[in-house]
Amino acid sequence: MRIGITCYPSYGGSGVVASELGRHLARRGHSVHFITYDLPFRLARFEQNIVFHGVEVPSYPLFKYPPYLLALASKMVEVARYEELDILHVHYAIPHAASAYLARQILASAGSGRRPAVVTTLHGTDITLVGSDPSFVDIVAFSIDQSDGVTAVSHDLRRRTLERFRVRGDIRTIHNFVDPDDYRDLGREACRRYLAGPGELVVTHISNFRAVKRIEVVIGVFASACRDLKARLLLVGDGPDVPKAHQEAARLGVGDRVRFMGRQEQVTEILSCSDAFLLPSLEESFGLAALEAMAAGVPVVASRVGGLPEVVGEGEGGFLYPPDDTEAMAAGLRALLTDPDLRRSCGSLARERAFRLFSSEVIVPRYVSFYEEVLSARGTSGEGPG
Ligand code: GMT
Repeated sequence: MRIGITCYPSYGGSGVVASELGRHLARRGHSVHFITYDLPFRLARFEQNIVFHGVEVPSYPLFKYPPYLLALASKMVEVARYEELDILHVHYAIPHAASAYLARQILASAGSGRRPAVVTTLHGTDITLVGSDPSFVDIVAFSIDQSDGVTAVSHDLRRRTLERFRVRGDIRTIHNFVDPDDYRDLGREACRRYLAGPGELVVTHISNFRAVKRIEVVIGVFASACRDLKARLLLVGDGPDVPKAHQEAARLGVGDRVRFMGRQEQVTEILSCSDAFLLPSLEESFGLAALEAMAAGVPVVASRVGGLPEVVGEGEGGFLYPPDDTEAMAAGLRALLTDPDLRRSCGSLARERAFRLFSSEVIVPRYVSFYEEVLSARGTSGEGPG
């Protein structure tokens, strides 16, 4: 198939999933065209069957806000026309699904015989936070409804979307995935020597440091669980709440035990030298970072919210707690850190679960079948609802 993929190419789970999906589709012989404003960060090297088409937004003194949605739609039209795309797969509804709708309409009115089927993957905040902003509800609902196929990254997100929006067809759950090859031969010991002192336990948190991640709870749970333990907290990522993290660490007297790692392109090695992964989010449609931790054999301590129970399971990938019960979370983290046998057994269960349920081998074929279903539902003429 010829597949166009649009995503946020910068750091973030939806961009990682879209890039990895593109890479895996390309390896299976599909022709993949990324239509994004930047080269997705996981695609810096040449890969066969992948072409990058950059979206450039024209600037003009009149434009207070650059018209990205329109620039993206124009690029989609161009790529769909010249590369004869079968599928236009957009990750994150806002504004990508609206651009794709517009592109399909333009192609239809121009009488282009072949129009790509639009597939939208919902990642979470496009529905739960941003998409539910009253000013966005109608346009999100409309563009989801107009997609030829819609997927959600967890059953929980699927259910919440169906509750909130009228959608013509069904929504298919296709979970996020990891590539087991990325978790082989990690330089665990060298990495641990570099990141932690001798005999020091390592707790890791990875996020975009936004309110929903509750960075103050990450610091609080670590401080409480590790008060008398030789332990270090690695904070990976960047975002508006970094200053809050510094302040909270200083307030709780753990400033010298928290290491700010900033944005990291590859997190597998950092994870591989961790003893536990902490994700006390208020909301998490999937929790890709938790899955990556599990794949690295690291047990997860997280909130029982959104799609996290589907990813972590109860007691398999780690332990889940009500988001408000931070004392229980701290106790769970402490239990893991003080019991090497528990840590080891949880780590191997986590890894086994990650690869059994969420490996690229299992998930990528589900996307391929979904594309085929969507195309066959539209018939062979390439005509869609537009
Ligand atoms: O809004 C965000 O938190 C970023 C967004 C993203 O683009 O990475 O995260 C969402 O999508 C990820 C990939 O599917 C999921 O793993 C995250 O759980 C989800 N974030 C939330 O639901 C808060």
